[in-house]
Amino acid sequence: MKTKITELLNIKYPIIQGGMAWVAEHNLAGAVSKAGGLGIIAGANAPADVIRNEIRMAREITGNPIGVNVMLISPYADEVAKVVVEEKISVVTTGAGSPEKYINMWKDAGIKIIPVVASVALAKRMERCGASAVIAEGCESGGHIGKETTMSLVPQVVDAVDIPVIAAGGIADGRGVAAAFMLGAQAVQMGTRFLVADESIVHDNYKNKVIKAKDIDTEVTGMSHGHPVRQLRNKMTREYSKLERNGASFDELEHLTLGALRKAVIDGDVDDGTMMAGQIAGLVSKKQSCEEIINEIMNETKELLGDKYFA
Ligand code: TUI
Repeated sequence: MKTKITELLNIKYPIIQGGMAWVAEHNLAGAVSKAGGLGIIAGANAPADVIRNEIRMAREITGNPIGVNVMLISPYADEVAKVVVEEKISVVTTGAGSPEKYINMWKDAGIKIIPVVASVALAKRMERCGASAVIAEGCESGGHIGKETTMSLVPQVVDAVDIPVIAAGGIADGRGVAAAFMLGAQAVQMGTRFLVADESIVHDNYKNKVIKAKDIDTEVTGMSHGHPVRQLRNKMTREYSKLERNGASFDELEHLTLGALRKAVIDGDVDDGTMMAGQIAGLVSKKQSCEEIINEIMNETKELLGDKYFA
């Protein structure tokens, strides 16, 4: 399937893997890129040398392009921004802010910059600054989210900018991909479906919770201090939401979440850990390899869209 994004990024399929903190490391990113999508290594809150090492290990899995996500509220964002230049990464996505201060450095290095945006205003600003494309991410997504839904955000961003748009949030099968194309997107980004991939290092306890999740099983915490995060509901989110309703301070709430993502991903603590996942978790029902996931989704998409998209 050829789209502006497959051409821009030199990839076989218009499927990009989300830059999920703690989850999107070299095994997952390498497997997605090897299968013809774009694998992304999450910069998350990790120091630069960890990311450098992850990039090098992913490149041992495949020679296909691999991207890095720079999480802009990380204390290490400045140093990770330099590592992607030193390691000659060809595409960078960014999240949780505006990457303006890095754009000149990345453009000089020939890096394609694809910021995640949650509004038309930021999409337009990113186009003016020289972004190659934008990812329009709806609040159906897992993790840190904006306020608009994918269905309404994507076509509005498509109309507002001339660069290609990638849809994210609530997409996990060929129907979602086909719908995204109907809204004018040129590719999709998916996180939740890849969380449970065979190559994903996520603890089985967490994967099993995603597989068992129903449509209504995610919850957004952190609204009160401006950092809304979507995750599967559990003991931690119930305690958090109760404290939030009672007007707890940012520090009290942070105390509850500190290190909680690591607890879920690595230790498999599904009671006190943060199990970030999108609303589409209810549709994710089996563990498969990244290659199986991508092939299945592309076959479904082809069935729905017909041959004209598959030159
Ligand atoms: O970044 C994400 N998702 C994430 S980051 C993350 S790590 C984290 N954990 C706990 C608290 C905070 C972060 C987990 N999930 N997605 C991309 C994304 N970016 N979603 C929304 C945005 C966004 C929101 C507002 C981007 C820009 C923005 O405004 C920037 C501006 O300056 O106007």
